Amino acid sequence: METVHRTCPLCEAVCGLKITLDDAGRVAEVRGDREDPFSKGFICPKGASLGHLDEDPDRLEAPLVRDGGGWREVSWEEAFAAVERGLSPIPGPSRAIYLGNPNAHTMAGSLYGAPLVRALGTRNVFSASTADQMPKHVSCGLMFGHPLSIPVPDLDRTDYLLMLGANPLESNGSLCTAPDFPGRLKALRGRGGRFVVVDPRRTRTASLADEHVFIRPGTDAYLLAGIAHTLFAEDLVTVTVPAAGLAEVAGALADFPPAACAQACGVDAEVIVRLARELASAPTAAVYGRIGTCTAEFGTLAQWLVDVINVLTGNLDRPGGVMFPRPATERPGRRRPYRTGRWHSRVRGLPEANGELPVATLADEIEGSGEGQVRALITVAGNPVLSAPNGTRLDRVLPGLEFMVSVDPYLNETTRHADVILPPPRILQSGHFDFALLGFAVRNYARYSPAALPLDGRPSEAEILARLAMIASGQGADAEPALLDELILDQMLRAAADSGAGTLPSHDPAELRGLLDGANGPELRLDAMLRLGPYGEWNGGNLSLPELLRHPHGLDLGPLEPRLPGLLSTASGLVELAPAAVLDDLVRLRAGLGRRAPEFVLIGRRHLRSNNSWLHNVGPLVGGSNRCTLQINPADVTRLGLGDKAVVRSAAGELAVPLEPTDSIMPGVVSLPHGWGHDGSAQAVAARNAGFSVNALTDETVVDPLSGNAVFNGVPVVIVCP
Ligand SMILES: Nc1nc2c(c(=O)[nH]1)N[C@H]1C(S)=C(S)[C@@H](COP(=O)(O)OP(=O)(O)OC[C@H]3O[C@@H](n4cnc5c(=O)[nH]c(N)nc54)[C@H](O)[C@@H]3O)O[C@H]1N2
Ligand SMILES: Nc1nc2c(c(=O)[nH]1)N[C@H]1C(S)=C(S)[C@@H](COP(=O)(O)OP(=O)(O)OC[C@H]3O[C@@H](n4cnc5c(=O)[nH]c(N)nc54)[C@H](O)[C@@H]3O)O[C@H]1N2
Ligand code: SF4
Ligand SMILES: [Mo]
Repeated sequence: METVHRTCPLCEAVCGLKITLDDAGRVAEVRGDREDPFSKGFICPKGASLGHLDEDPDRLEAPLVRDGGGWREVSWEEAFAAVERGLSPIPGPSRAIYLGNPNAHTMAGSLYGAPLVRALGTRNVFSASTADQMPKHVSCGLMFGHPLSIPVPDLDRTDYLLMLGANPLESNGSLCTAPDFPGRLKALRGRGGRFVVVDPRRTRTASLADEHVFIRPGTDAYLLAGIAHTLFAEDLVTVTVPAAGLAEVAGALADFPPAACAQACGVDAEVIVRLARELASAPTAAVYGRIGTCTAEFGTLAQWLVDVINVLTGNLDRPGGVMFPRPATERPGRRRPYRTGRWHSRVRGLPEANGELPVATLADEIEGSGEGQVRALITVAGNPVLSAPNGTRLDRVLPGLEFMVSVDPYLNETTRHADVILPPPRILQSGHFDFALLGFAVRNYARYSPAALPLDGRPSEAEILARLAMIASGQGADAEPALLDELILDQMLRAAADSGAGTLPSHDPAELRGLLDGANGPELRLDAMLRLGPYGEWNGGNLSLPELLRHPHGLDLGPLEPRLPGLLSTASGLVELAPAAVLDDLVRLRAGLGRRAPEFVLIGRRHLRSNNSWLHNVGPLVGGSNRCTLQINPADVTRLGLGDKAVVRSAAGELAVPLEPTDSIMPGVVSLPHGWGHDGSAQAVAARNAGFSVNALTDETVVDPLSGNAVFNGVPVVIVCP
């Protein structure tokens, strides 16, 4: 028996795990790591099932190559040669990539995603971000100058939390890395704070709150505009940060009095006014909006309003308000003012954001003929057939590709269309560091988990992605992946040496390279980033990879601290409260004020034991409450005379689904979780618990115009008897 300590890679909460391995390297037990200073022993059912997931017999051990109607296991050399044959003839502009959600949870995705994109030589870059948080990137980019300058609620110190469209008791939190989110919410109430949830469903999170406010789906921007309007109207504005555009915001929101907003969002005007007063009078307060407010028609407007209110109430960048973390691998850098729409998608002319095009238009780019039509696709850790809006259409168009390669441990709804599948090694065979998520943590913290088990001759996912990048850039299937790391390290160290900043032990990049520690490319690159980072040994601190390895339970780097002046990278050097693009988009919001709501709208939901489109093959996690049912208010069931099933129809398609009547959901709203629809899956447990894909109903033709984000919440539907 051996005990290893690792960060759980399954969600944004980054819990420390204590894993007991038997002599054969199998997981005997998983517990929360009580010595982790951040998660303090917290664990959820997914983390506890990590062993089942890692040892799932349906996980691919060897690469697969399509062979007629079936699959053939091949050696890694053969697989990379097949990729070279398939990809090389297709020019960069006709290639596309989809980077799925787990890339935010792997070192490989974080370190090799960008080089792979560059090597492909294409602007057809798609990811889960435009099915998720792109509105937040765009609003923060415009307001603070950088799309990753995202303030997070200071959960452990706030006196008042207004949470919209998030359900951390199921999701464990997002864009707010906080292990034991439930415990932190209870502590907020325990210290006399107030916690309000806005959601069309009375969720487990809402049940924990002081107050739950039902809202009509897709209309959070109206509620928030009404709150901001009230702050101005009642003279409750206290801006404490250097900001531009205050008068413009006041003017632009003049047309959104609480009474008009109440009609649009279904929240009483008195409640809107009271929430504004409570936010203004609380000693400290934080407004936090997540997936329910992002994947919506007015996604960017809602995200902008969230932070406008945080600024207007004096809560941006102060303890107890919303604050900017300082992650250990933060790179200093020249930051240019943020802009979107530097190029547009070929077929629909949708603007780029963060260098990406909306996943809602991936099918158009594959299907629409003409110059620049996508002929080759790479997917890494993604299952867009189940997770993209109208993924069913994607399922239909993927066979039209000339070549597709997927990096994924499973043969699933998306990878079944690939010509080559390259499976990454097991979780326990991979090192882990949360490059992305620690930038959204409610405490500054760092932890590195080296691989717990040897690779046994398989390439690491880092090597897989590096080799793909080298093939894509024409260096061939035999190129040495370490060369890519050395190139990147050299650039990083050269830039550091040239800048002369910090306390570098040498100004010779080669000498600096010689001082780095690490057993492989990802570790060396992590070490360089840590040493050069804000707590780094080469920057006046003591952080490095060896230092993290000396602290296997993780290192607490202190509470969040105000840091706005040094962080702002807008052209004006101020917080931009009234970006022109956002004010222009208010026209849509104004136009919607008098609009009639559809009879039914569809929203999503998450279940604690699920994770987007995967984990449905892990026996202990499926079944029970984790089922793909349509939640509907009992009054609607009676009114429509429904039995135990109903047909749901949208502009995109229709599904016959089992009903789960519950008065926790508003009348006129129905909810289906996403990521299901495993009929005929090669994964045995998932096939037996197939469910239905809600993304057969979501409409890829509708996006949030500023971010290109998919609209999953507030989808108009018709419900009829089967
Ligand atoms: N209707 C609706 N649709 C939604 C949402 C919604 O709320 N409603 N939510 C959206 C959101 S927020 C997101 S983030 C997306 C997520 O959608 P995707 O980006 O498609 O991500 P997942 O569904 O998590 O898919 C994970 C894939 O990665 C593979 N995988 C797991 N671990 C690894 C690994 O270590 N390496 C590699 N290479 N592969 C791995 C899994 O086998 C699986 O195929 O879905 C979106 N779709
Ligand atoms: N167990 C589990 N955890 C996960 C995931 C998972 O699939 N399962 N996925 C991970 C991913 S990729 C992400 S992005 C995060 C997301 O994390 P969260 O944002 O917390 O996501 P959800 O749990 O779906 O909560 C969204 C809530 O928004 C509500 N909602 C829907 N429409 C609206 C609306 O128009 N307005 C308002 N105010 N509310 C609305 C829904 O009823 C739901 O309760 O979770 C992550 N964690
Ligand atoms: S909350 Fe998230 S990080 Fe923590 S154990 Fe569960 S899945 Fe893992
Ligand atoms: Mo997500």
